[in-house]
Amino acid sequence: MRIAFITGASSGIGRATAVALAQSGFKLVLTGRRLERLTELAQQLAPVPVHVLTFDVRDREAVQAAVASLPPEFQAIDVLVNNAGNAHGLAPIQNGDPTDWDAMLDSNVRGLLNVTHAVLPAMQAKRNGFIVNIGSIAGHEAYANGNVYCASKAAVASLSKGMRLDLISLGIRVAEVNPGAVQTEFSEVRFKGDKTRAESVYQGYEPLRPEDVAEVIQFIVTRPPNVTISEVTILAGAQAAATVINKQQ
Ligand code: NDP
Ligand code: 8X3
Repeated sequence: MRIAFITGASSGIGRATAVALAQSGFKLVLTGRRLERLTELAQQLAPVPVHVLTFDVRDREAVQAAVASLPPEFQAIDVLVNNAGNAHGLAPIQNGDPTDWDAMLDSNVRGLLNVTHAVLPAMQAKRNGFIVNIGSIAGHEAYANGNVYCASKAAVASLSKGMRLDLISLGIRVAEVNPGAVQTEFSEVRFKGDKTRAESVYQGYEPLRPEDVAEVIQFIVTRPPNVTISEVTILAGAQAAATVINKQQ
């Protein structure tokens, strides 16, 4: 069985990706900070072999230690889905909170690098692998008040290209998946637990479901060795750009 390592599997896109890749016959390493959620998902996926790791992607030492603790049967990782991340706040740069900026840059950019650094030796040893980085439409167009979140995802776009160039000689393929508006816990985190404000982001149109994005990831990582899907943008049906959404009143 191929092994997929998914960050941010306790919610949203990461969770749906775990379900989709389990259906495609992968063994799974599921990671996040909320152990209870991950354990529950592992139980739900039984009899699919699942190993749960809890760490904060921002903590490089914790990431290294967690990956080093993998039992032998989960070490030969074939697919890494770098999905963990969030937006924190939505404010003009002049009113921005530097603590929020740190949280976004540390999780969305440095966190992705920390996990990649820890997992790459296993893929290098196999001379085979697939890395899927979850970027965003926000990485390809800045929008008002999105400043640092957009910049963090622009970094993911650039890193995905750089990783693809560097890793090709090792037989490792790299894809960047850029969702538009997906209804997950994303807005609840962005608005610091304000559920009403979070729900309003998805009102008046049908947003993407996490499963819609997971299906795309599943398709990408199940392509034969002669196919690399390098970059995909997936928007809600009513969405033309990050903030251009045809909402019905
Ligand atoms: P959710 O908030 O539902 O899920 C985020 C996941 O990331 C959780 O499993 C969370 O796990 C994990 N995570 C966040 N920060 C950390 C951290 N510091 N360390 C470890 N794990 C962390 O949001 P989504 O599913 O929507 O987001 C997944 C990815 O998709 C993110 O990178 C996001 O930027 C991107 N994206 C989302 C879009 C959307 O509209 N929803 C659109 C475009 C991109 P836990 O809290 O348990 O640690
Ligand atoms: C999440 C989508 O448009 O809110 O990356 O930035 S958006």
